[in-house]
Formats: sequence, C-alpha cells, structure tokens
Amino acid sequence: MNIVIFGPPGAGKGTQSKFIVKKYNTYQLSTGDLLRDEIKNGTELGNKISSIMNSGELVSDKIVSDLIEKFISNENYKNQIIFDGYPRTLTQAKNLDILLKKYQQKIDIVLKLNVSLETIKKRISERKSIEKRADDNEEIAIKRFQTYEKSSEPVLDYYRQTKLLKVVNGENSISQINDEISGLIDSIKGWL
Ligand code: B4P
Repeated sequence: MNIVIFGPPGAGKGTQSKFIVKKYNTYQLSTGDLLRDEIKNGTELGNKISSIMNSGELVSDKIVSDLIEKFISNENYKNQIIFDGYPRTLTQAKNLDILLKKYQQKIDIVLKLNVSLETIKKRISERKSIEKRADDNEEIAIKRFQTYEKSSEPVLDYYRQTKLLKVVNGENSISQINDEISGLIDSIKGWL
C-alpha cells in the first residue's frame, strides 16, 4: 500500500507519517527531509537549493523527481511508501503516477490534513525551539503557506477526480488524528 500525505507546511505530515511507518511497517519518503539532508551534507545540490528552501519557495520539480525515483525504484520499499510532502504541484502529481506505473505500483490513498494558518504559525514557532530549522520563522511560514495555497488546489482536484482523497481534520490532537488515519487505512486495507 502506498500513501500520499498532503497538507500545508507544519500541518503534521511528518508527525503522522512517523506514526503510520511504525504501525503499518512502511517507509517514509519525506522530500523535505531529503532536501534538508542535501543542505546539511553540503552537497552541490544542497548549496543550490538552500536559498530557495529558506525563502519559502518550492524546489524545482525536476530535482525532487530525481530524488524520489531513487526511492520508488528500490525493491525494498515496493508498495510500502508514505509520500510525505510529495507531490506539491500538479506536475509532481502526474509525474508520481508515471513513476509508480514504471515500477508497477500505484497510490492507494491520499490523506489531506486541514489546518489553519493561525495553528501553523503556533506549531512552527514551537518546532523552531526544538529542531532549529532555518525555514521556521513566522515570515517564512506565511510565505510557505501562500506557496502551498497557490500550488495545492490543482493537486487536490487531481486526487478528487481519482476518488483517492480523504480529508482529515489536522487541528485535532496528534492521537485523535492517529486514530482517524488508522480508521481510513484499515478501511482500504480491507479491499486491497
Ligand atoms: P517539509 O519538510 O515537507 O515541511 P513541513 O511542511 O514544514 O512540515 P510537516 O507538515 O511535515 O509538519 P510536522 O509534522 O513537522 O517542507 C519544507 C520545504 O522543503 C518546503 O517549503 C520546500 O521548499 C521544500 N520541499 C519539500 N518537498 C518539496 C516538493 N515536493 N517540491 C518542492 N519543494 C519541496 O509538524 C509541525 C509541528 O507541529 C511539529 O513540531 C509537530 O510536533 C507539531 N504538530 C504536528 N501535529 C500536531 C497536532 N495535531 N497538534 C499539535 N501539534 C502538532
């Protein structure tokens, strides 16, 4: 089973992905984490993308596509991937379908976490004190939210048409969201 987890920055995609990985023995593919690793390791790619990420803009579709193909093509992860933060644009959504088809896979469910900008600002300021991420400040959080709003609607429409989209209230507590997501995954596992 492959799952897409979608939502604005700070919605809790990473938090919920970690829970799903543990409960359902899957693998988390966080494009944000992969990109931050490139920056941390000072790679050529990392140097190229750090200013883009720290401005709240999206990294190019080509760069993230190359990163995810490495993961999708790995037999060890076949049909056990949580796509955390990918796709973020319509081009990425279509590209993901092409890549999955190439490796005889598909998406089984798309979970969308709904969270307001006010909640996100609060969470990001709390996360900043723990993780010290360079893009976690209020001004960049607002910019990232605007970037999300601009690019997300076509992605949501795309998944609405495929009937894979399930909307989850991301304002609830972490454990309430865990329960809601488990219910949704268990319901589709029954007919897979
Ligand atoms: P991401 O790494 O995807 O980061 P995120 O959206 O900020 O975080 P997430 O939603 O995972 O929130 P978390 O669980 O940490 O993206 C960062 C950047 O990378 C992008 O801006 C972009 O530049 C680039 N990028 C990534 N993917 C890309 C792509 N596909 N294409 C192009 N560019 C890409 O939760 C946030 C905080 O809230 C945590 O501290 C958590 O403890 C807390 N929290 C979570 N759920 C909660 C709840 N229910 N109640 C209370 N607190 C909660």
